[in-house]
Parts: sequence; structure tokens; C-alpha cells
Amino acid sequence: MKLVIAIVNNDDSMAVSSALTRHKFSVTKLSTTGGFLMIGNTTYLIGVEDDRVDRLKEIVKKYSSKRTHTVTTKDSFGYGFSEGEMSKEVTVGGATLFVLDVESMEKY
Ligand code: 2BA
Repeated sequence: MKLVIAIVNNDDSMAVSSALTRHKFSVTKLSTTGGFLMIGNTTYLIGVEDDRVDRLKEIVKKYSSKRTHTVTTKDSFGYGFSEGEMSKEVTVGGATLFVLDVESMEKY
């Protein structure tokens, strides 16, 4: 079994949630904030059998789109900016996934 941690842009969150539920994945949603842009995103915790991980990845990929976001020095605390630079474009998403091995899963 795997635990998939999927960080998804809030704009895609509804579409991802409903697709996962429709395909019978059990999902926990957390409201999270990206450390760089400091804007909201959604983190999913999904416990899944090994043979369904690829299907899960396809669904998350299908419903998460890449977009650009203009960051100003103010909203990113200036990280990664060259001297004199006031804003820059960053590509956000589609989704960032971590796949972890699960030692056991129990429900009481
Ligand atoms: P944020 O940390 O708010 O990052 C938003 C976007 O800003 C990132 O998009 C990336 O394009 C850019 N970015 C992040 N850190 C940067 C830096 N130090 N310098 C320049 N540009 C930077 P994504 O890579 O698509 O990430 C979207 C969100 O996924 C992130 O939001 C964060 O919440 C999460 N994430 C991404 N990689 C992660 C990782 N290795 N560990 C934990 N969370 C991660």
C-alpha cells in the first residue's frame, strides 16, 4: 500500500476531489499554504493499493493544470529575486505528488 500526498492548486481542487471520489478513492483534504507564494493550495492524503497508484496519478494529472503566476517581492519575501527586480513569473502546478510506502493501515 502507498500513501500519496498530492498538493494541488486551489483552482483545480474541486475538479480533482470530485474525480477522485467518483473513481472510489478515499481522500482526506487539508487546506494548506505554499511557502513561496503564500497562497492557498489543497493537500490530499490518499491511502491506495499499489496497483491503483498509476490510475490515481492519471486522474490528478488530468484535472490539474499548469498556470503562471506573477510574484512580487512583497508576496514572496524577496526569495530568489535579483537586485532591483520587482516581480517575476513563476509556473505553478499542475500538481506535486509524493508517493510513500505504508507499513500498515488500521481502522478502529
Ligand atoms: P509554493 O511554495 O507557494 O510555490 C509556488 C510556485 O513558486 C512553485 O510551483 C514554483 O514554481 C515557484 N517556487 C517555489 N519555491 C521557489 C523558490 N524558492 N524560488 C523560485 N520559485 C519558487 P510548484 O513547484 O508547482 O509548487 C506548487 C506548490 O506545491 C508549492 O507552493 C508548495 O506548496 C508545494 N510544493 C512544491 N514542491 C514541494 C516540495 N518539494 N516540498 C513540499 N511542498 C512542495
